[in-house]
Amino acid sequence: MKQKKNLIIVFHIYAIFASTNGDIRALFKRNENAEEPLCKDEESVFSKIEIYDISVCLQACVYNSGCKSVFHSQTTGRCTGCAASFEMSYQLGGLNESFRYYTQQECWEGWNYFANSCYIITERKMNFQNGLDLCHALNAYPVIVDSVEENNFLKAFIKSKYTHTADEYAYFTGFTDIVTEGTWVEHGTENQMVLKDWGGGDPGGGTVENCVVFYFPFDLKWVDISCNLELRIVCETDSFNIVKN
Ligand SMILES: [Ca+2]
Ligand SMILES: [Ca+2]
Repeated sequence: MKQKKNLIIVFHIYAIFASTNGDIRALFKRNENAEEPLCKDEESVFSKIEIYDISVCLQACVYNSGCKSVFHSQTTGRCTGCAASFEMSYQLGGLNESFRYYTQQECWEGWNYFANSCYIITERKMNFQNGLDLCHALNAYPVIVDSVEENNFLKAFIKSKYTHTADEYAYFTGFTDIVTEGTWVEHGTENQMVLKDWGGGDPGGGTVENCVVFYFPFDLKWVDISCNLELRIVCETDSFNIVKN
């Protein structure tokens, strides 16, 4: 049983490396000092355990409550468990190098997980174009709401962070009708909006209102609004599973 679990973990690592190819550079920052200590002492769950098998190092973290990431050096055999999440280090040379892995962590620190996606609401308010750029800079995209469940999650997520006020009333999504008035698509694609949750008789803003927001005055149902307003934007990205039972 233990051996089987090792194999599953290793398979997932290989699968992630194989499926992301060079794109992994965008997802994970390179650790330039792979041999340096990986978590501060106070964040260490265990440190410098000599384990010469990466998958066993990962397991040591999985079964240690509080361990969120792990560093393994194949050269020294050192396995360090950390209570904090870190960027994953990678070497395209393969598993003979040193790696730092996430375990049990399906989203980056600060993101919220739901059904294989991770979400963040920007601290800053900005127009849609700047929000779009920011989401992209985070390896994410403006949220695309695909299901009633996701829609409900997002409304609860927004309500958990913000209260409706005069300044806090709307959150950009990734739906726009900028290209063809009245045709709502996932911005930048030709994929038309499937689920709809319009409130208040919207959409009705014509060419002046080409962005879709969650709108507090209508209990976060959607309305069309000007893309030039400065609002928070909800970014979405795929979650990741390096270690999954
Ligand atoms: Ca989605
Ligand atoms: Ca419009």
